Amino acid sequence: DHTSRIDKARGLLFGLALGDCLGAPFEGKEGVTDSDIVAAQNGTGALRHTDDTALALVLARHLAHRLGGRPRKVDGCIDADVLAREFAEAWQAEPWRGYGGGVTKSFGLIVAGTHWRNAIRAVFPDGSFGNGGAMRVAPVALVGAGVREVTELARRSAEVTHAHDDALHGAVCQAVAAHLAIQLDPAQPLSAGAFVETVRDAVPSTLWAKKFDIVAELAERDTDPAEASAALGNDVSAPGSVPLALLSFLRHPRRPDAAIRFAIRAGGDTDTVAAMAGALAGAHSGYAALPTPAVSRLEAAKQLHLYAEHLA
Ligand code: R7I
Ligand code: MG
Ligand code: MG
Ligand code: MG
Repeated sequence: DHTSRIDKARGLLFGLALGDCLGAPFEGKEGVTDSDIVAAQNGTGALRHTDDTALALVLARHLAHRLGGRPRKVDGCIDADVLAREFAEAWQAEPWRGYGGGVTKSFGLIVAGTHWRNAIRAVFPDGSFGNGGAMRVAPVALVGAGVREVTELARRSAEVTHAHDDALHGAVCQAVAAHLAIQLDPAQPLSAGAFVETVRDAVPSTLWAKKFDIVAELAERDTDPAEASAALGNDVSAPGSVPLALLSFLRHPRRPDAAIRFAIRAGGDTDTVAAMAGALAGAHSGYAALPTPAVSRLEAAKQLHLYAEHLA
């Protein structure tokens, strides 16, 4: 059965938000079990998201507005100056969503009138290597027509806050993985080796090549979350979290809830790794594969439905 484009678009956005919401309470916690996470998933009341979903929604809205009524042209999809202000305004409206220390300072400078290029270098001279560009990037995979377009959109969406090469590599890795997850039919078996090869080709870096070797190796065997985070990292840096998210997805490509639980049990930056893994697994298997009561409890469910329809 072919999973439709709209189902995959919904799966991508809701998978991202679900991973963020379920992962946030477990940030930095060790010894978390599947039943701890299932209990949170089966609870009642709204599921609150953090900065990861807040900024993914801003990016999705930006892409939807700029595509509206126009022919698909990658050049027009992102206006960096506008996008930087929209990100900064989202932070200003809700600064309590758990933003990183670096972006908090640069967003403060941007809302005060500093151009984003100067604001971000004022905080980290080489640019931030945090995972903030990668955590929010998945919506670009709904817009770019192929690996090249998706790569370009990923870089442009990330660089307004994250200029460091490793942060850009992280955004490209996550966006290209999301693109492939959409393209591949979930009814067919997924080759982890071939998947990682395609992502690797989009990320020219020896540091990342080593990470991809480990991801490919661990994806082929029955690795557990503790071994995965020991081998790949689970911190707020892009190279220390994006590969772990990719592995979490490859371990459970058709089970978004299981991919999210794997990411959370790996510890560290759980909201972000689970958000990235959830976006990939949701994009691959579609909205119908997500746990039903939990997705309807997502705080941003209405907006997520709206942008999925616009971007599909
Ligand atoms: O990348 P960013 O948006 O943070 C995202 C994380 C996710 O886990 C979210 O869920 C949220 O909790 O935060 O924010 P940045 O502030 O750009 O980067 C995150 C952190 O990485 C910074 O606060 C620094 O600790 C570290 N970092 C750096 N440290 C030294 N030098 C990033 N770049 C540098 C650097 O160049
Ligand atoms: Mg967060
Ligand atoms: Mg955090
Ligand atoms: Mg985080």
